[in-house]
Amino acid sequence: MAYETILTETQGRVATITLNRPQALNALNATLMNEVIAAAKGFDADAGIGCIVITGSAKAFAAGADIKEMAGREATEMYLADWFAPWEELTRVRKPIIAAVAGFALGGGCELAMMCDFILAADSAKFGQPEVKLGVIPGMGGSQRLTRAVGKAKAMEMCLTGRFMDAEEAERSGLVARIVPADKLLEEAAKLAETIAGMSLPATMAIKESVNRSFEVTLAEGVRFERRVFHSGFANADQKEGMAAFIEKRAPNFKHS
Ligand code: CO8
Repeated sequence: MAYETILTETQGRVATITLNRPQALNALNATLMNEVIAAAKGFDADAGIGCIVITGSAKAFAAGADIKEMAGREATEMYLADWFAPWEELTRVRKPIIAAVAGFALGGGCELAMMCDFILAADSAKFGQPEVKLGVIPGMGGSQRLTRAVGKAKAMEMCLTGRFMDAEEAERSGLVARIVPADKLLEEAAKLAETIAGMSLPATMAIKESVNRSFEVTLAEGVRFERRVFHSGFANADQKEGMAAFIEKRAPNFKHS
């Protein structure tokens, strides 16, 4: 399928979505939003794909929502259109999604990275919620997801001042899983995605669901949910294969079923 603002590629069981509006530092306009969601949903439905990577360019993962597209809008118009609500569909993708971030991940760009399951950061990455400098607040989940990722003090400070966090601080604060050299970002993201895509798909999907559940429910409910999902995993052919392979001291041959 031909897209205007993104590039897509598959290699084995890994799909990559590259944000591609270089003239606007990958600012997220409505077309880009619809295309990312369509591509991600397509890969989610494709049985041959086990993991999705979302990335940008060396200079910018994404420099935020498209300010030029939003600037002249009125409140009622934003409300009636429920501007940017469709991004929530990305969080309903059931397969693991890695954000591979180099350069600026600001405003909606930082929020998009945080909607993914984890962030792999280049040492050039810079994260921020600078909406306050535009006279507005984060609108794609930043005040919620950043707070859960780095805690109240840092999230408040970042959202109230709009300052950027570099990759090292982001790793130290729990916003990113790992930092890699900028020129190795795509290679490392592909390796990680390949590792995940090589695991049993019902297991990786259930892990994603279970970890995400921890943000929604009490500890007791979450542990009960995890246990039920663990029990149901014994219906999977991959559970039989994975455990047999361990006992027979060989690599498992998962069938993703
Ligand atoms: N939107 C539109 N265009 C942008 C954006 C953006 N967010 N960011 C950069 N661009 C454009 C610039 O206008 C410029 O275009 P042109 O060449 O036509 O003037 C081009 O990209 C290159 O940018 P710069 O010349 O500014 O590049 P620099 O290297 O000098 O600076 C920065 C890079 C620091 C990243 C700078 O571009 C910048 O500060 N960008 C804006 C960052 C920002 O404020 N982001 C937050 C946006 S608001 C937001 O994300 C809210 C999300 C929730 C909305 C939900 C609605 C319900």
